[in-house]
Amino acid sequence: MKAYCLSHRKDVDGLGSASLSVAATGGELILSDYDDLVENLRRIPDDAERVVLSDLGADSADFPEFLEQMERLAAHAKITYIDHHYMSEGAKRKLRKAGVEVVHDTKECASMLTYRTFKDQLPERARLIALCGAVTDYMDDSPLAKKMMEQSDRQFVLLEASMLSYALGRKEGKEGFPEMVVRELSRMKHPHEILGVPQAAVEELEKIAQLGEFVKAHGTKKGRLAYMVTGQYSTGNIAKLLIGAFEVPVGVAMKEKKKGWYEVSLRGTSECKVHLGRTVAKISVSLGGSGGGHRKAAGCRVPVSKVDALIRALAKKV
Ligand SMILES: [Mn+2]
Repeated sequence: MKAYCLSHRKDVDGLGSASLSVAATGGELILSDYDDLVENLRRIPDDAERVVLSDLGADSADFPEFLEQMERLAAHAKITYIDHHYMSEGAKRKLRKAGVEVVHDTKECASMLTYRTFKDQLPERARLIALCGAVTDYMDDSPLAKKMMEQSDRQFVLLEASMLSYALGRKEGKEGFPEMVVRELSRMKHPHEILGVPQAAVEELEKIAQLGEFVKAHGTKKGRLAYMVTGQYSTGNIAKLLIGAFEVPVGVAMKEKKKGWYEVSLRGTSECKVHLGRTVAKISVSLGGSGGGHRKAAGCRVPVSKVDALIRALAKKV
């Protein structure tokens, strides 16, 4: 059967759900970010028979184009869309009408939802992959994850999940690394058994240990948020460290990845007053960019010239 598994490329939850759907369907892997999702869907041929999408936050500015692709593929394929990003009832209805099976729950991470969807086709070791996604997406307190965590060796899960997350941070932007990780996980290797993962995790630990002071010296506080531009470090890590360094509810870190464009990561604590993903989606679109994500972890892309406007708008809301 011609099967394809599309998933979010940037974090443990995205790669974890990809590994589970690959393990269950034997599908060909395509990893995607939020903003090249439609482009990646176009790579799937008309005669595909099975398509599984996970952790992709499709209810964004490109939703009409996304829906068009779903309609094209649904003519031949059974499609399952698995996600925990915010999705409006209207968007879900449109997907179902197009023939897509929608598995959506904002309370569980995508890996957990993928595990639940394919449980009967997955071996025992798949539980760890689902739990790794839950831990690193801060969703191990959700009903299903909590129950599975209590049935597991908690420290084992935390170590495997953190090791994988840190290794991905270390190898960010390294061509082929996430794909290799998915391949190995889908063969039910544990993260510590994957070549290069433990070493990359330790290197990342060393870097982060030094980074705390650096962030304190180079970040700027504005109202209830702190922000910083970085050239070399993971924006997700910097955003997290800013929160502690400045004792604020929100950290914002940006990096110029493509000339003229900032890639921005946002992280929040429970004291942040808004849903960061939804807030930054609106602001970034109004500035000519795009963005989205979760309540306490989100990202966007904006023109470098618009960064002051972004920070001002965010500082007013959070
Ligand atoms: Mn996720």
